[in-house]
Amino acid sequence: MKTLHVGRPNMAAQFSLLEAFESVLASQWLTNDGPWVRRLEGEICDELGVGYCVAVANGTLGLEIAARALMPELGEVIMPSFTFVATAHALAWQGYKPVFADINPKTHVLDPQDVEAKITERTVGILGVHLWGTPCAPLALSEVAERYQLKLFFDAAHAFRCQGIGSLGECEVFSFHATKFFNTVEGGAVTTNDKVLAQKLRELRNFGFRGDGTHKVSGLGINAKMSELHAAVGVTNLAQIDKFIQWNFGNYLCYRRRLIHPDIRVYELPGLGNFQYIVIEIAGGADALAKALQAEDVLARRYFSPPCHAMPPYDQEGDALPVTEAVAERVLVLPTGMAVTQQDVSEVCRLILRRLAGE
Ligand code: T4K
Repeated sequence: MKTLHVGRPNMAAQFSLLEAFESVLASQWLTNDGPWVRRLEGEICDELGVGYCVAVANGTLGLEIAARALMPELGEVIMPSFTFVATAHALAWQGYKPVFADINPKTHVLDPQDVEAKITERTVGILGVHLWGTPCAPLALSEVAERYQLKLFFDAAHAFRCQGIGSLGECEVFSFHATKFFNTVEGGAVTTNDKVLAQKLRELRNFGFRGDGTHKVSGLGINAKMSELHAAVGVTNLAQIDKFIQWNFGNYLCYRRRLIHPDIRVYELPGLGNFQYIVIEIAGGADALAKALQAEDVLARRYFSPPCHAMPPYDQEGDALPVTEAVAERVLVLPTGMAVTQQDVSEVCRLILRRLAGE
């Protein structure tokens, strides 16, 4: 069997990519808010129905500048531990203290009640994560944020083109890393309907320059710019995005139809999504199955195990997050994307069911 990956990049047809690259190179404008970046930003606004999009070099930097723009005073930010470690690192790197709240066992996103229980006088914000593409309790979290006067923003790294996502909270941060179903190789974007916030994000992205032609800075800034070549990959991939989603959806249905077993729960998105993550939960733990699949070149992944609060530098607090810990034991993410056919999916399911039958 060929090696099957979680996160094999989806790419647009090579000729359209090379054509776009030729145009970038011929223009001799390679970065700094060039025409391809602006085109990608405009197309993303149209795709998501949001007012402003600020393209960035990667999702992590997007989270960092979003946090800086929203919360000028450092303090505690409540977030899930069941996420990729970049979510916590982005906050900690900027000097905020990530405070971990537990998740809902069914949806895997933040439990608003536990978020509220973790609020102290040092709390400055809430960072929800739309894990696997599921909206992170936006209504309940907005209500909590409003009541306690906290900034609410979202890590939407998994949730590009998922129903209702793009305009939630103060802003949302996407990752367009190679392993995401829509990629710009490395890249990301922050989207918002707040014009003033969008301008602030543009300044932070470009060393703090005001962007008014005066070459003056308004304050501290960083280099979080996306290059023209990366934006050109984005524009060509965006043209194919419906095909990517359809393909993922076909694979998802195929997994769902075949993975019928009392010890398996196939995670369901609550609405229309991108279906880029095939997430299953294995009663009794996913480790043995993960190893068995990997031995057959099916590179299933145990996202996110260990969860953030159990990893350095966050493991010093001794937090207890019982739901997070239980879910992290059970979750296994299976291969999908354009490199995985429904025939491959059938074979992966056969391996899983054989293993669970003890064969
Ligand atoms: N928030 C959340 C919730 C996130 O999931 C992420 C990133 C972020 C924030 C931060 O966004 P970025 O700053 O990354 O834009 C991967 C990605 O590196 C990371 O972007 C992603 N989340 C995370 C969930 O997964 P790894 O360590 O699992 O990647 P790696 O290199 O082990 O590759 C995964 C699989 O994909 C392997 O089987 C190999 C395959 N692969 C990978 C690459 C890069 C390919 O076939 N081709 C490739 O080019 O982190």
